[in-house]
Amino acid sequence: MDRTFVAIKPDGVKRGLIGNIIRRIEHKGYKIVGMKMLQPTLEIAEKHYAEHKGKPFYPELINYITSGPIVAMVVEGKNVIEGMRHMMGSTVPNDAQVGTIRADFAQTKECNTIHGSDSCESAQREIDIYFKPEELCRDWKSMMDYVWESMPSE
Ligand code: D4T
Repeated sequence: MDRTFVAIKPDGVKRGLIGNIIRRIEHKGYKIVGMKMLQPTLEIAEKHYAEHKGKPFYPELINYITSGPIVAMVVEGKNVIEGMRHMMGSTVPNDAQVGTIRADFAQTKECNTIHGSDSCESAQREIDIYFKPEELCRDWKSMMDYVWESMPSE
């Protein structure tokens, strides 16, 4: 099963959107195998957004992501990286499709409510920043695991 790293950003937590966003992830059938609330330290934020270092928006991005707690998650599912990006919508909320998390909940690209990894490599890198292997709960079956088991194999 594919895996991604998802974070409800500080604006999402402060606005009371945790439940709504987690509901969307669960209703999609994805399996949450890791979850924690934390306020990113400067060190964590700089690791997470290393690829953006030097860009004009970097200082504001670091200030924002360290400004309050986030809810960090590891999410599993079929093609989950692409699927979560699709559910999140474009980086700029006004370009995002109606019905996506960013279109429905966010107003600016600086405060766009949710993060999701954009590739397998980023997913593994980001999971390793936020979670120790023993913090992940992989050894249980979600409803969706039973559904997949009952399907004819492709
Ligand atoms: P993240 O990484 O948060 O899921 O966002 P995206 O993958 O959709 O977008 P990104 O990596 O290009 O940008 C990372 C982060 O920086 C903020 N940002 C981005 C910003 O404040 N100003 C900008 O001009 C851009 C491009 C938003 C997300």
